[in-house]
Amino acid sequence: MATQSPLVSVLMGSKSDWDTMQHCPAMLDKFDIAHECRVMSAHRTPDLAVEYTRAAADRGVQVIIAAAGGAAHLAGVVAAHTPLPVLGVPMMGWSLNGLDALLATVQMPAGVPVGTLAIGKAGAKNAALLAVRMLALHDEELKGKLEQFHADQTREISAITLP
Ligand code: RP5
Repeated sequence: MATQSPLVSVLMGSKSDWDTMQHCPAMLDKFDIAHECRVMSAHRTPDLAVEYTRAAADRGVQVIIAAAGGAAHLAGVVAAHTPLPVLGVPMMGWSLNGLDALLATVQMPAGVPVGTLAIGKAGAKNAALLAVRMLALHDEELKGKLEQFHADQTREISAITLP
């Protein structure tokens, strides 16, 4: 999606988050949503994170998804520097099964919202789907694709047979 300016930014604190977060852009691709994926960290590259975030709205970005593990401050820092909706995805990390990242992402002070998704792969997919739902509020074609997605999902799950 290099030719179109991104509607959704998918940020992650480390390249090590990609194995999980790749499911997020894969889901956005199903809906032909222009997006870009970047690694930046609230701790290791704080200036980059703030500069990128401050410029995002003027570049046409409409939703920012931010994933991080451990002391997961990326989504919160991003939300503090943009009026755009920010969706946080806690990563499983190297200990505590992602509970540390979940709490760090979800426990934002009143006034700076981060919509926090589930830990790991489910959160990565659902962050994309929630971004699609937001964009579909003002896009009838996208709304139709979303309805089709849910109809397909329902049909596929209903068709499962077990031995
Ligand atoms: C966080 O620290 C990243 O988002 C990642 O989940 C975690 C570990 O990063 P690495 O040490 O693997 O680069 O900031």
